[in-house]
Amino acid sequence: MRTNPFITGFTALAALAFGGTAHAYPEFQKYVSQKSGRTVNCAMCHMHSDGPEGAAPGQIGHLTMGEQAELGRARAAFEPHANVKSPILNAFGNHIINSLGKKQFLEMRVTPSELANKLPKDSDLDVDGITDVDEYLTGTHPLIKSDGRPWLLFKVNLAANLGQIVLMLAATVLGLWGLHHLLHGFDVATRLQDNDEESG
Ligand SMILES: [Ca+2]
Repeated sequence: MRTNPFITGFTALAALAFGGTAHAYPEFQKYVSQKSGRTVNCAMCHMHSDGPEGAAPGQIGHLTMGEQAELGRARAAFEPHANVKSPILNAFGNHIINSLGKKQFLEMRVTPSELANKLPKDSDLDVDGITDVDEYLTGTHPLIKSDGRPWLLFKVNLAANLGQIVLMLAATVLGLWGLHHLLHGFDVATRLQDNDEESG
């Protein structure tokens, strides 16, 4: 059976326009997945977990006229610090574009590991104590506070709550000490009473 080139071309175009699982820049996603061993979808940087292509909320087919204009500005933000807000990117995606500019970002497609070196080191968008760079490298979500490598989250929480933990331990020790002396007191009282009864 011969394939009609027109139909093939149209199908390819339709897939491009409506394909729900198209990934904008799969190089970064692939790198993070391989490095972290975790399944990472487009939602690390995009509004929609299937990426920008499609008509669902957060995807290109769903944008209003105003959002399309914002998208145009974001796509033209080749230099850093353009202060754009792409409606198809989440806060981390926009942080990347605003920190590095589109030009530098596109250049890093061949070396996606470089993104970790170029992003601001101390930025922690979800304020969970794990920097965006570390979340990128460990494949956890930089905008979800509860998502982080368990050991890293434990260390951060331990450091943040150390004062409370010390107080709790001190209260427990004091409580046990008090209980010990109370029981000792009862013991002495009981023995005294026994002695009284025996002598009486
Ligand atoms: Ca974080």
